[in-house]
Amino acid sequence: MPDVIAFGDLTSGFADHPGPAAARYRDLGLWLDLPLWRVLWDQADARPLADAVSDADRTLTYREFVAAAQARAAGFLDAGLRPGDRVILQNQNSVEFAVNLFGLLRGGMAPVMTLPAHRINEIAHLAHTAGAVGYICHDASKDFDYRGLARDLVTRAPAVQSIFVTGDPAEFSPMPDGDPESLRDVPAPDPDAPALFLVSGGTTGLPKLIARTHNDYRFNAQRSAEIAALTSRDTYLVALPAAHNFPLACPGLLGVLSVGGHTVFTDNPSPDNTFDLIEKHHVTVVALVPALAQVWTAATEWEPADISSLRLLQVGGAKLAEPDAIAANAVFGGAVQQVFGMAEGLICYTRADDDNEIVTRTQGRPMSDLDDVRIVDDNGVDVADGSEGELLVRGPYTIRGYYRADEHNARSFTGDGYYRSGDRVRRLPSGHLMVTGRIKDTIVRGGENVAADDVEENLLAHPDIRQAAVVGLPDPGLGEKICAAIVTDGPAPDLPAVRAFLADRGLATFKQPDQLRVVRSLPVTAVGKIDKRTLVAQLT
Ligand code: OOB
Repeated sequence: MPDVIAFGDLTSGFADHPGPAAARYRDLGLWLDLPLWRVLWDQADARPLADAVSDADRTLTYREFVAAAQARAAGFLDAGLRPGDRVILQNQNSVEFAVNLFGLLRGGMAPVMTLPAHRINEIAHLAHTAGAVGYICHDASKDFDYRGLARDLVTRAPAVQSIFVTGDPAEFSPMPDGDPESLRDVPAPDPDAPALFLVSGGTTGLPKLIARTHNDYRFNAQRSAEIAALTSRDTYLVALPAAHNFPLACPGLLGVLSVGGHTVFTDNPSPDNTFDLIEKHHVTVVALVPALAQVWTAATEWEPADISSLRLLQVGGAKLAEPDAIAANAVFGGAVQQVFGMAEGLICYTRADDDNEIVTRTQGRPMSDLDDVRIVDDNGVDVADGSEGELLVRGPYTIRGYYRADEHNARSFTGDGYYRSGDRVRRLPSGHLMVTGRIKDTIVRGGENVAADDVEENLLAHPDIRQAAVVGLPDPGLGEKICAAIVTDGPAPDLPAVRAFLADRGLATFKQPDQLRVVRSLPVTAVGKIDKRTLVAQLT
């Protein structure tokens, strides 16, 4: 981590698109050269009285939303924030989140989009790397007091001077609101500069900062909205953490705003809460991670609410097992869309006119014709269609480098600007991708390489196994042994029964689990993906 950062300079350490590529995206009309906040303002002129954002406490129309964001922007500036400043945003899913996000954008500040589950290690690291001067949070959630985190943060990242809290601010500042007149002096941002920062989703090491520009992120949201066929009549439920790329811009909040639709926030993604919200607000679109999709599918059996308004159930963030995709698509009337995306850029979707098999077996195809995807072997040589390899990508909304992370960038990007995703994929002749695993998610057992996902997929075919994660644990004889952690419905099979089942399915002997752990739940990341690093720590 660099010790000295030009705190005032938003673009230092930012890797932009090379001129010819940028010119092409602009000429083709993909990049609009507008500040990102215009995505809201443009619609507010067209439909001032339509509902824009709701949570359990309040609803703002488009006009009210703009007014609240303007007042908030002015308040931030009055309180000393300056255009170009980086500010850590860590709110619960709420209208307040949306007002703060657009308040920061309108004031020219660049929010760092952290999730409620992030804790001081991650927040301090992100604040330090971003050179952040501000931190925004709610006072507390059910199980965590963010003011305590703020106290740690000021000692660990002393440049963070401005702390604003919704609710009881204790020694910090309440959320500021000011006179929008003062916004007249805010300079228009460079549309090719970072508008906001996403946080990388990996489960290894500390998160990295992903600078998304006004141009690339608006394209991300609008192209996603087009594919989802969103209109002003759609209502989108934010059930995943709102600051994550998926519910934020795929198409998420920003995509829904771009067409004048309505966004409803909730902090509780469980079906007993969300199904009622779907009925109440006539929700048409929602994004889930696979574990939640599984729970929602099961809940349709007993939850009484009318959820027939739901026309698009997006599932992504981790591999949706084929049996789960089939089950979900059946109970939700063909509403499933698989989404394979990354904060770094590339988003793949299955489409409404894809046949069932494509929707249940693939993770979709890139959203833009300008996405430049390569699938390469260990030597970086392109593989034939149908063969597995690592996915590399470059394009109009994929970053050319992490923010202020030269060392990572040397590893994670090729010389000609492709992002090395670390994802192992296979491409069908139709262009659809099947994600088969992570390049590095391999167990080396007695000298043999075993891909964890191969074993997991076979375990998930067992009728009583609901979730499975396979990890390598240290072993004196083998180097690594294969441990399968499973969550079951009803009585759990024992190791010999599991091995017999896998043998019946033709799984090679050396890929058989050496150890079986039946657990009540698997540890998950901030957005709800299985967290293998924590699992290994729990199992050793
Ligand atoms: C989304 O973004 P991130 O940045 O939290 O995580 C990206 C990684 C991918 O590189 C891949 O390893 C995994 O998550 N992933 C999937 C997947 N979707 C994401 N693996 C298998 N199947 C899928 N459908 O997770 C994200 C961002 C925008 C939209 C959707 C997901």
